[in-house]
Amino acid sequence: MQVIKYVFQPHGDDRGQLVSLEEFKDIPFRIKRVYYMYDTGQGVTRGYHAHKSLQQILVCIHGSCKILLDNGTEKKVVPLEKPYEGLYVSNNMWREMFDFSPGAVLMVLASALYDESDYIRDYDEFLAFIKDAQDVISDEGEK
Ligand code: T46
Repeated sequence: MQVIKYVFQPHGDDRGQLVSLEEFKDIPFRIKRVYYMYDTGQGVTRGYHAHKSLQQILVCIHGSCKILLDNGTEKKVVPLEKPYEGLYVSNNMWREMFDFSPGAVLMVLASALYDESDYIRDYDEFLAFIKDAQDVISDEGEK
């Protein structure tokens, strides 16, 4: 599984650092929504779902956390520890976010507005969904 991590350009000077994120320049999609999570309790894991079409970039803008990515055949744990690093999370990817440091803030840039029908919250359903998607791709390849 290929993990795509972006390293953004910090604009630093003697006052500190500033990172700017622009759609189609720093972020590979139109940014339709921004949300962030904070005050995450110790030992908490969030996520436990995949998206049918949503693409996102996760940036831990304060503190650190870990992201488990699972494409149905392979799993990878990616640490997010720098406010200038972004993790690309595609659709059809199961994700779990855990190991939040005290005070961590995880910001997410999303390619679409909030839509509960885009979520797959059951792991077996996720496996069936990606199998169907792969079957469609291989059927099209045979045509
Ligand atoms: C994802 C990971 C990385 C909204 O009303 N609007 C929103 O845009 C979002 C994201 C959530 N909500 C509501 C829905 C729930 O009542 O906020 C509550 C918590 O959402 P959820 O349990 O889905 O949060 P996480 O941390 O499990 O997952 C979130 C995103 O939902 C998800 O798309 O990929 O962060």
